[in-house]
Amino acid sequence: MTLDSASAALFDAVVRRNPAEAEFHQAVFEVLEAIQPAVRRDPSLRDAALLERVCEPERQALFRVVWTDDAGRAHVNRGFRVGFSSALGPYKGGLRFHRDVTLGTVKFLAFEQIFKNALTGLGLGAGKGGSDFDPAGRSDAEVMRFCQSFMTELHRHLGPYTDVPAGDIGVGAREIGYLFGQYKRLTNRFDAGTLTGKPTLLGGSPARPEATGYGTVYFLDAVLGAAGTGLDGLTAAVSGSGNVAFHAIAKLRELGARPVTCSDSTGSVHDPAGIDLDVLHEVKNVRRARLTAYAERVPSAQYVAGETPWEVPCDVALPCATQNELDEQAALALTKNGVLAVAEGANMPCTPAAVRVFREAGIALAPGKAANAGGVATSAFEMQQNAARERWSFAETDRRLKETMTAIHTACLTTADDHDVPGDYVAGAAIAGFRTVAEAMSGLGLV
Ligand code: NDP
Ligand code: 2IT
Repeated sequence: MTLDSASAALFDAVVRRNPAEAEFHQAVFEVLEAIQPAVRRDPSLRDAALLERVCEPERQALFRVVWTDDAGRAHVNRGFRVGFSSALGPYKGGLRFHRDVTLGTVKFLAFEQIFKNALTGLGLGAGKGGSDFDPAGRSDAEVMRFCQSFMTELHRHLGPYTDVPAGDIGVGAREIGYLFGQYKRLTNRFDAGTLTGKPTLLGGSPARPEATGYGTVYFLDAVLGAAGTGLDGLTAAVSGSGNVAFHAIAKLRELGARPVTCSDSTGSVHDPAGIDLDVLHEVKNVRRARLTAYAERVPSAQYVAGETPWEVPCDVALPCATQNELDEQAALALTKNGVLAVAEGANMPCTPAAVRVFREAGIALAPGKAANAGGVATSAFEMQQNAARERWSFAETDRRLKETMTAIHTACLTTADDHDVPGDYVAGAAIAGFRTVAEAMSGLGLV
């Protein structure tokens, strides 16, 4: 598929006006391409500069973050928060702390969030933020001082009706707790609904830590269900070993699949016996150690430095680490090994060439916008609980998460059918998300 001339001109303008933001360009191109069947059929989607507006962030904050390490040395990092769209609700999306974070990274993630958040149907606008702060090897006290300094600037942009951050790579309950503490101190308000992914005692929702990984597996289960099969007895390749990967592995096991891989930025573990969650938890969450420690503890496991998990024969693949981690060569290897479906737990983990390989081979590809929407959906549940001063049970939250993932799956499938691209989840997700946000923007007038 290619772009029609108006979309191609818009894409050229996006590249020209946002130089050196390759990930943002990639995300925009993918959406413009995926929604072609809709804009061809319905010219009103081009009215009122809807496409142009959806590609232009409403606001972007860039700021300096100064903090001191345990030895008293001063460090300077850069902080970001992009409010991309508030058409459907307050800006909503995570914060990423990783040394590679640039404005382009944050913009691509905020852009993806527009369509993802629209798909949840839960009244969420879209934003993303973060910093090039590298938490690896930093003490709790250093992370806390960084978070406090970061929030000292960020707080003026936030609020339960304005912008509600959560976690992403390098930001979990510990960081959200420190960020919330500083927010509370600065504003003199216990405004729990300003941040989600909080520790339970501070108003965090049950099942929020599990939600992205569980939701990705619920979505994958629905994809397989639509094809007349299920997860039971299947072998799964999973990448990453952080929040999303861990809970995807847990849910895969619970539903009868055998996840045999996980990975980090330095290599992969292959454990034909199935990843041992207790060991993985001990290594990654308790000791914050590297995956080499997993292979040292588990005799059936092998650690391969510098490798991704995609050469391992599997029935389903779940990239749950980071963007562009699954390339054309990996997609060809998975296809050759007979993979049935791919579900993106991470944001934009498949390169455009990999997406093309899966498409041409007719392999179901569940895009991150849909498959990993369970995290932000459960953040919306957290906001709901905070506003009502309620606390739902784990089972109730998980039930609503599953219901949301099933509804998103149905929306993707029926939208793809309606646009004569049956079974194309990439198109279905982008079109359904775009149509919703476009309708909201039209209703709001030219703002
Ligand atoms: P974590 O920080 O908990 O884990 C990230 C994992 O990815 C780690 O295993 C990390 O390894 C690995 N990783 C990071 N960078 C690279 C890289 N360049 N190459 C290979 N592996 C890498 O983050 P999450 O699990 O929360 O996030 C994972 C993905 O899921 C991201 O794409 C995120 O945007 C997406 N996501 C997260 C949601 C959430 O609720 N947390 C919601 C929806 C999507 P290492 O330790 O070596 O860095
Ligand atoms: O990519 C994502 O959807 C997230 N990191 C979660 C966002 C959120 O606000 O919960």
